Formats: sequence, structure tokens, C-alpha cells
Amino acid sequence: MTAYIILIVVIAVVALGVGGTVLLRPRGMHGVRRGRARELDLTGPLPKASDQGSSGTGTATAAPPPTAAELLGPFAPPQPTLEKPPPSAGRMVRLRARLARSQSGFGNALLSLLSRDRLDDDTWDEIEEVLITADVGVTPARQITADLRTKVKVEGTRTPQDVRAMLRGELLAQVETAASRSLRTQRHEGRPAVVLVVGVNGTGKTTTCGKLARSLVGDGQTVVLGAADTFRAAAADQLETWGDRVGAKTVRSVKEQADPASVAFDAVSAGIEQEADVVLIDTAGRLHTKNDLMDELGKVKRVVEKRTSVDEVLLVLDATTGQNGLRQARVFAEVVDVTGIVLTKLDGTAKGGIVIAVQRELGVPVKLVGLGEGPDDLAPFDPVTFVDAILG
Ligand SMILES: Nc1nc2c(ncn2[C@@H]2O[C@H](COP(=O)(O)OP(=O)(O)OP(=O)(O)O)[C@@H](O)[C@H]2O)c(=O)[nH]1
Ligand SMILES: [Mg+2]
Repeated sequence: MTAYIILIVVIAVVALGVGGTVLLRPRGMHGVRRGRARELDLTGPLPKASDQGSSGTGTATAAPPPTAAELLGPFAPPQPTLEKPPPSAGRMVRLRARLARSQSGFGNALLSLLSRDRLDDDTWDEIEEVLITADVGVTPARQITADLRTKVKVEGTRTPQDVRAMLRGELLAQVETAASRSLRTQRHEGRPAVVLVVGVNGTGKTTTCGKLARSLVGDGQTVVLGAADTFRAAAADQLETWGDRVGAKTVRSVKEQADPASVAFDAVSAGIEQEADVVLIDTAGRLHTKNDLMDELGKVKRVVEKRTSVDEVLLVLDATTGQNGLRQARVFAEVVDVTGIVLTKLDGTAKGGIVIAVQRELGVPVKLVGLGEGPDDLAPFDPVTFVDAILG
């Protein structure tokens, strides 16, 4: 009998505790949530002191509710440990082998053609063909071939070293751009930098947001993620999972099919409130028509600009889609002012020539490259490492 009374008292106490937590939870439309721990706030303290409460949708939080850890005491599950990602510097060199594996076919083919005893018209045609097959694009392929032809004539000698140096110089000239490749991710005028990530579905936008958040955290910055791909709920979960691992908070909509511009606005507001360094906004890639796309991305940008400037618009392109990817790029460039390109899946069957083609086509530099599915397989693009990898 006494045992029953004790049991009832214990159940009542637990029920009161849980009920209290549910009642005290903030109920903004868009909330800053942290993945699996979202119902019971299990995550540890985050980097900024002002980092508490809701996402800036006007929800008041007078006293913080007791955390699950406080309620459950010794029975609380272990706190998830945050990962410490490596800094971004030197990543491309570290990942160079991966690039070399997929690209060296093209470099080797060019080197062996250029080393032939006789460089007749047919050989030059073959050289041009190799370049076109490597996704360089027809016009640049013709130009590179013509440049090489002139150099061979002028220099006369063709030792293997000469040929290599000549080709290296030519490829570098094609890959290098006057525009800076650095990402504008520094706070300015007391506000976080805002990065909008756009592109066709499946190109790697969400993965890039996640990897970029990690790399920024690795460089010592604080990041807020905005899940403005409200097209499907799983997209926000995917982003949140990336953020959770490194302590970057995700602002997402509670309801499905919410207005992406409103989520983006809340993410930027949260970033400002929390004094974050960077706000990364993931967008949807699946839209019915070019007009829909134009309306949606235009609105996201305009609405964010009510709070602060958009510092980078990164267009994510899947390098394995070659000329098709280029067509998509053109559409996006018409819709938003793209400031940088992220070429993903350069580790796969991609042909590196796409770097040259896309930069020429859009007049925008490749700023980042995806070199694998691993969390730290995103690197700032470095032309010299890239060309050396092509040449094997
Ligand atoms: N090998 C390789 N795979 C990548 C890279 N970047 C992304 N992926 C993979 O590409 C697939 C699609 O990535 P997502 O990030 O979901 O693409 P998304 O653009 O957000 O897609 P939607 O949200 O559907 O528009 C995933 O399986 C990623 O792991 C890369 O650099 N290399
Ligand atoms: Mg996505």
C-alpha cells in the first residue's frame, strides 16, 4: 500500500515537472531549435552571452524553463559534445589527391599530345577536343589551343618540362580571375554578414551550408543557419543536423510550406540579436518556373535587406552536370546577383574544365569547391593547387 502511495507521488511530481516545461516553452512561429534535443533543451551553452530564448519573432521568455538535465538529474542523457572542425586554410591542398584522381586524365592527355614529335593540325584538333570533353567550353578550348600553338612556335624547344610549364601557365591564366575569391563573412557595422545559398535541387546547397558553417566555426566564427527551404520539412532537419554538430543554431519554420522570406528574415534577426558573425541561408532549388524562382529569391533578398545587407549570394553548381549545370547557372544569374560559385562534387566524375567555363560564362569567381561528402570536404578554391592537380 505504502509503495503504491510513493509511486503515485513520484508520478505526480514527474507529470508536474514535464507539464511545466511544456507550458513555459516559447511559441514563436519560427523557432531556433537544436535538432534531436529540440523538445527538451539538452544542448550545452552556446558561444554568445545574448544567445537565449526565441528567434526574434517577438516571443517573451521571462524566466528560462528548467532544462531536461535539471528535471532528470542523474538520469539525464549525456550532453552531446560539439565537434571542433578544422580551419579552412590549406584545405584544398589537403584534399588535392581527391581532385587529382578525377582530373588527371585530362591533364595527362594534354601533356602527352603536346609532347608528340610532330604537332600537326590533327594533333591540335585533338588537343581542342580533349579540352571540350573536359567541359572547358568550345570558345575557351579554341582560345587555349590557339595560345598554345603560338607559344610552341615562339619557343621552339619542347622538352617535357617546357611542355608542362607552358600548359600550366596557360591553364592558370584561364582559371585566375581579377575578382577576389575571399568570402565576405566578417561582421560589419555591428551586424552579421549574410550569405544566401542558391541553386538547382540536388546540387548540394544544404550540404554546402552545413560544411560552410563548420568551416566558419573552425575559423572561430559564430554562425546562425536559416532554413529557408520550406519546400519540404526534411530540408530543415538536414540543415539543423549539420548545425547541431558544431553548435550553430538553426532558425526554421514550425509549419510546412511557410514563406521562405519570412524564415530568412527571422534568421537574420536572430543573427543580429545574438551578435553572430555570419547568417547562412539555405534556399529551395525546386521551383516550377523561372518566374516562381525569380519571385521567391527576389523576395528573400528584399526582405532580408530590410534588416541588413546580403553580403554574398553563392550559387551552388554540381560539377558533374557539365554544360547542363551551366544553363542552370545562367538562369540563376539572371534572377539574383551571384557573387560567388560553389562547385560541388569535383571529387566525382567531374571534369575540371567546368571551372573555366562557369567563370567565363558568369564573370563570377569560383570561391569554394566541394571535394567529397565528408563534413570537412569543402575548401576555398585555390587556382594553383587546382591546376597542379590537373597536371598530376
Ligand atoms: N561527392 C560529393 N557529394 C556531394 C558534395 N556536395 C554535396 N554532395 C551530395 O549531394 C547530395 C545532395 O546534396 P544536398 O545538399 O541535399 O543538395 P540540395 O541542393 O540541398 O538539394 P535540395 O534541397 O533537394 O534542393 C547529397 O547526397 C550530398 O552528400 C560533394 O562535394 N561531393
Ligand atoms: Mg537542400
